[in-house]
Amino acid sequence: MGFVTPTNESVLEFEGLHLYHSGVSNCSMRVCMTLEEKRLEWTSHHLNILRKEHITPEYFGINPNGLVPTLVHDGKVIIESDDIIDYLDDRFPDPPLKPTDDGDRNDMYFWLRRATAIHLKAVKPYIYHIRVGKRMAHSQEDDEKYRSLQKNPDLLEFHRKSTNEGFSDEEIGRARTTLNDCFSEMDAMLEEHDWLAGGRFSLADIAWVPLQFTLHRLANYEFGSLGNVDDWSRRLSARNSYRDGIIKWWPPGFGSA
Ligand SMILES: N[C@@H](CCC(=O)N[C@@H](CS)C(=O)NCC(=O)O)C(=O)O
Repeated sequence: MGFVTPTNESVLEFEGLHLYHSGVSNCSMRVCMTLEEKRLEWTSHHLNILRKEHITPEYFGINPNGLVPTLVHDGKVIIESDDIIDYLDDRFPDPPLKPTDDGDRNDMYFWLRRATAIHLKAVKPYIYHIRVGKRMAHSQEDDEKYRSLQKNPDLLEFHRKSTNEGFSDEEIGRARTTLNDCFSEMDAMLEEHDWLAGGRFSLADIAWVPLQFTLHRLANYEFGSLGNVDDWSRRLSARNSYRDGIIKWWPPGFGSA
């Protein structure tokens, strides 16, 4: 579980559920959807990551990676979206979002872990290369500030490439192949089932639909040839948690419709 001890101790006083999140962040969408599925009361601490509102000593004192989302529950700080949604399901089991059957539960964790594994090496480079990087103006001062706060070498490397050097054609090609492989495999699986893990909606669907949403909106990733993924995303878009967890926070007019 992604519990951390914050150096910004102000959050230790928080009562109830507080979420640091961003409307354009697919990782944040997972947590917002889970909170909405469970109809939980929560306090939003929205950070506009395109305006770098998360690059502050105060926020790095809560999440040492300086990334969203971060959940604070009664003063306990949890980072990493897959750990947060798993935690929420354990603490607030109604309605349950993990399958009871062992095999289906393993499938669910497989998709959760896979979403995490491809994030920094495929999802982020692909989206930043095609869309976000171009929108994020940055100065030498911004870079210095980031470098003074960020201690994680992988994230420093990502920042260097996404803001200055750019990604090579090989890196973007590899990212595209990883995404194509994941979604093709998902399409084949969805031939048999309506949902990713067993016969019921679960955290696996919550982990992946934000990827489908942001890749389509921000990077014009085409799902047209993946008919089962397309149908699955339509089923998800009919849920209230999609409306209140994703659409409600998405900046109007950002990305293609
Ligand atoms: N593995 C982390 C990844 C978090 C992450 O990369 N969040 C992105 C938004 S989806 C972010 O904070 N981006 C801002 C940045 O890289 O500075 C998780 O699943 O929570």
